[in-house]
Amino acid sequence: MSGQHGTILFYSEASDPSWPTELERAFPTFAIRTRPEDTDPGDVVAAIVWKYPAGMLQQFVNLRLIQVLGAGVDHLWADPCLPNHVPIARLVDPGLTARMTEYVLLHSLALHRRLPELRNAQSKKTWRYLHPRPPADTCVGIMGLGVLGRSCAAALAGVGFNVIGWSRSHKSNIAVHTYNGAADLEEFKRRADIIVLLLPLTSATENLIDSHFLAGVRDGAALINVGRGALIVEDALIAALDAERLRHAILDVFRAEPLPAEHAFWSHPKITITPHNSSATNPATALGQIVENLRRAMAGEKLLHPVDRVIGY
Ligand code: NDP
Ligand code: OXD
Repeated sequence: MSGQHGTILFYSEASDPSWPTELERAFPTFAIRTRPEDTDPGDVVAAIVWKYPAGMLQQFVNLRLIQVLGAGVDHLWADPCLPNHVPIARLVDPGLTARMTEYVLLHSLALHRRLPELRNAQSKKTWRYLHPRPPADTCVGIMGLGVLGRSCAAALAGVGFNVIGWSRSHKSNIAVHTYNGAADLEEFKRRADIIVLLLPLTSATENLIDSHFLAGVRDGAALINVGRGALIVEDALIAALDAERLRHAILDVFRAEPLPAEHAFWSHPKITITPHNSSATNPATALGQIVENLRRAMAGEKLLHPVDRVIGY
């Protein structure tokens, strides 16, 4: 990269505050800007973005790289002016994968050991003895067997859970039993005691968890959503919890973030909320990949972790 010049726009509504400084260190010959109005638009060669305002990128006529600062890229599709000739990459960050794996393991164990029910009993000063069972008695079904789903599957299997997975395409090189495509979904969801959503949000996955889906899950199944809020039809989720079809939902992602104060999820006794902090991208573990992608973009080479605009992830 030595000798190359231009401007890199870093735009993120929520991320580690050290990013701009880290980028300055990593790209000493480039100008790093955090506001589009501080750039000369013709100089911007790379945009490193997380949830930017729609239309922001179209002014950068010499853009060579759109580097998303996370694993999910769905926010890009909300931009009707997304430049269609510029390659897009997402991040595969080992730090993000490790934090997500911890989160899914933590909440799967909590659901398996019935912590929500025990907390509820405590709030009523009730001694509710629930016999502890081995993890092998609980089937965790992971929807989405990409980078994150596979890591979670391995960790869950490692502590003894019975793990199954579901994805778009057939998988052969994975140690857990897998299902794929719409045809397998009924059997997958009939088996899972805990369903973990690690799917990207696309036109094919939006509203997938609707009343029809929830009618076919095991009685008393639990749900963990770390994918995206719009995978779930919210009213259908509340109805399934109220009808005791589902026993609990752990939700980290929402259609509207921050979750509005008046939203019914906040006070629902069978919902645990975390503020989209199951995981996050870290400069220390992700920066090298951005450096390499800018090098590749400037050289006209294929990017690391390219995004397929047709399938949407
Ligand atoms: P990957 O692209 O590596 O994996 C996506 C998986 O979803 C693949 O297995 C893919 O199938 C599967 N999939 C996609 N569409 C469908 C479909 N229509 N039907 C069935 N399976 C489908 O993504 P990651 O694992 O890196 O991340 C997954 C998602 O997690 C992100 O898109 C993001 O929304 C969310 N996320 C949330 C975070 C948080 O803080 N809560 C942090 C990071 C990510 P196939 O293998 O066949 O391609
Ligand atoms: C991501 C996220 O997609 O943090 O990386 O949600």
